[in-house]
Amino acid sequence: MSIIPILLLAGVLMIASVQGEVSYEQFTNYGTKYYISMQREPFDLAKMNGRCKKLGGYLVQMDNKEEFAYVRFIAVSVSGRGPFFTGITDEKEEGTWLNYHSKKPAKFLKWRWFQPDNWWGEDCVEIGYYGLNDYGCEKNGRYICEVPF
Ligand SMILES: [Ca+2]
Ligand SMILES: [Ca+2]
Repeated sequence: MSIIPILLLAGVLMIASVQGEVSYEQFTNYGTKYYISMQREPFDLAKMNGRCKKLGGYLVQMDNKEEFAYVRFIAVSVSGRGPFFTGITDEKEEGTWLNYHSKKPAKFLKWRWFQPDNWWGEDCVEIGYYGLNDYGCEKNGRYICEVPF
C-alpha cells in the first residue's frame, strides 16, 4: 500500500491510497477514517461493501447530524465528480431506509428537495452538497467507506 500526502486542511488530513486495483482519497475525523473511491464505475452494494470490508470497514452510514455534515463536506471536497454512494438503501422494503452494513434504520436522513422520489425504482442513496438523493443501485458513481479505528 502506498500512501501519498496530498494536502492538509484545517483539522482534515487527506491522503490518497491504493488498495489493489482501487484508488481512494482518505480523510480522518476523530476516531473514523473515510475512503472515497477515485474512479467512477457501476455501483453494487455487496461488491463495494466487500471492498470497504477489505479496508476494515463498511459502506458509510451517517449516525448523526455531525457525521452527516462531515461526510457531505468530504464528498464536495474531493477532486472529480460523483455521485458518491453511501451504504443507505431501501432495497428490502420501499421507503424503509436501512444501512446496508448494520441492517438497521438509517439514523440521520437529510434529503434534497423533492427526494426521495424512487424515480424508476431507485433504492440506493448518494450524498452531495444539498443532501441525500435516492439513486439507481447500478448506476455509475463513486462510493464512500467508513473505517472506525
Ligand atoms: Ca426506493
Ligand atoms: Ca431520486
